Amino acid sequence: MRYLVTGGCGFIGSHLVDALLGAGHGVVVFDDLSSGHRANLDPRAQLVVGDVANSADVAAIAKGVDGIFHLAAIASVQRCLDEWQRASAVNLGGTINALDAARRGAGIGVPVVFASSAAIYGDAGATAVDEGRSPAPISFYGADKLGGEQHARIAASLVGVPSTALRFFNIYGPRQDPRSPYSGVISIFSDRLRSGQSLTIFGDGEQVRDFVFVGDVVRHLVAAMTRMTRLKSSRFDVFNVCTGRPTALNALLATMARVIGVEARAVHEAARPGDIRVSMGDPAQARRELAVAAEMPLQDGMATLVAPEPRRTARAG
Ligand code: NAD
Ligand code: UD2
Repeated sequence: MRYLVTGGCGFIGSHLVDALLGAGHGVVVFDDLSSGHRANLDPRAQLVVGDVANSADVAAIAKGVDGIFHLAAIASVQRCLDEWQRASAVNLGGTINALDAARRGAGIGVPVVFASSAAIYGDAGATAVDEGRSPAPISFYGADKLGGEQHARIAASLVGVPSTALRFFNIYGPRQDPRSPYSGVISIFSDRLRSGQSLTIFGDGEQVRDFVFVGDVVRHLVAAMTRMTRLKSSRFDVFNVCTGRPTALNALLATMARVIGVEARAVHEAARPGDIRVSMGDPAQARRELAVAAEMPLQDGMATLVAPEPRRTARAG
């Protein structure tokens, strides 16, 4: 099989590319390198530098592929607020472009698996949310992810494009860039603990997240594509990608310090405006329909952050 991976130079996308190549597939990556890096990419993948907001370029790169993994996005809630128009053109517009590129005349389109987000649920309260929960995003980022899902649902019935949206919770693992101010808390904490810097806890540290290791996310992405290829029908489905296990930030920090073997120095600052108190998903539907679960224990996943990966050099196309 030959797959297109948009955003394949990014944190999650580059791990997906590794898995696809490892399974013997051909991979073409489409990425504008705005937050991704060439060094993340296995040189066996073909890299085409371009913008998913450009529909003609997405259609051209998708010609002849057997499936599309669409991960390219402005993945930061804050950047989507600061650059509202551009972020929407990339996040909603880019998803529409990927779905449109998957159309195949009167026949069933090429399957598309795309990255949605727990952000579509908004502040859902203290329970684990399942896919039946009414979406209520509280950010432009979440609104555009939800918009992408809605276009995908309609595209399945109106223009025959099969697709699956995966609602990622808080993903962590190697290659999540700790230098970015928009990065995830685990990569920031890991970087600071290892370099002996103090770190900041926004709020009381008792906010709860559902942290998922990137390798588990890749298994969900591949399982969703395999299922659509097998079903060969024009349908739209949505799945949480989560563990169902709550982790409070204070407990996370204590575990990280133990894994790294240092003492944590943290200062508390006011909670971030709009910070969600509890974000936790119900993984039952993915387990049932995709036969996949996020299994990596947090402590073991953290240990992978301590050993640096070898650098790579990619070729441009
Ligand atoms: P990332 O920033 O590392 O990866 C995004 C990739 O998309 C980068 O390589 C970037 O260069 C590329 N990109 C951005 N804008 C583009 C454009 N206009 N055209 C082409 N390429 C473009 O982020 P990530 O954490 O790997 O996120 C991957 C996907 O998962 C995103 O869709 C994100 O919204 C979603 N997601 C991530 C998380 C998380 O915890 N990391 C949570 C929920 C959803
Ligand atoms: C995550 C996603 C975001 C969106 C959102 C949906 C990341 C990076 N962001 O935001 O894209 O999907 O979920 O609701 O995955 N914190 C600190 N100190 C720090 C950094 C963070 O205390 O130095 C706190 C932060 O205030 C929050 C928690 O840690 O309470 C997690 O923060 P995050 O930025 O990793 O992710 P989150 O859940 O805000």
